[in-house]
Amino acid sequence: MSSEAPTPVLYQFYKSVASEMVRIAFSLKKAQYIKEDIDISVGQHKSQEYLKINPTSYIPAIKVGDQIIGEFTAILEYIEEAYNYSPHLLPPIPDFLGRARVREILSISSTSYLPEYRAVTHLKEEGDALLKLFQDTLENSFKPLETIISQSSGVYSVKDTVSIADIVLFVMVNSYMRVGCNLSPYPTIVKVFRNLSKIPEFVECAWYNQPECPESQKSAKDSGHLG
Ligand SMILES: N[C@@H](CCC(=O)N[C@@H](CS)C(=O)NCC(=O)O)C(=O)O
Repeated sequence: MSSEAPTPVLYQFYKSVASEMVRIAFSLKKAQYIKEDIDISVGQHKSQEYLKINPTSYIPAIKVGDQIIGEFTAILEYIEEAYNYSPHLLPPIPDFLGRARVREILSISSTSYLPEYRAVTHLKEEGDALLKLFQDTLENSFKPLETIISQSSGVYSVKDTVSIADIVLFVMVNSYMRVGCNLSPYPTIVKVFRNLSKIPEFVECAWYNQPECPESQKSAKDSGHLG
């Protein structure tokens, strides 16, 4: 990214899981960006104004100059390519299998985890019934991910270097911890999460460390069990 490039605007919400992923990617690259809050809890993402920015209505989206990019997977890969310096968020070429592994984990998070997690947040269930729905949702994506990551991981999801796979893993675990799920059946995922929790950029960008997060919500971060 050249020094004259415009500072990107990130349309985001503190509690949005996919927004958290983009914040972490920018932060790891030490890249400046401007946060523009879209409060999905009051339906701001459905406003005519935001639909002109992102026709899908989802957050996150980024604006670079006069261009808007939506979909968190595209945004994460854009950040890696446009900020083409260390730390790289994909294994280096020619580690094509390592790169494919990272993208496999990214794809599971966008096709299984995120749509299912989002769907449950829209349901009317409460208490144990709601927790069971989250726990079932968790199983759909975390069972295969545990198998995959137990074969690929070192300190992090794919060997010993932080990648986009870790960004999504950290945020997925954070989201299920917030709603009270039990993650102890997924020891490899928990091991990697604990290692990522030692990296300041991850923790600083977590939902509970955003200035917009009400004090009263912060303790929910530890509602679940890591085992
Ligand atoms: N397909 C979008 C989905 C992103 C997404 O699910 N965003 C959530 C917040 S994390 C959202 O905008 N939710 C609003 C809603 O469910 O109405 C992507 O991959 O970025």
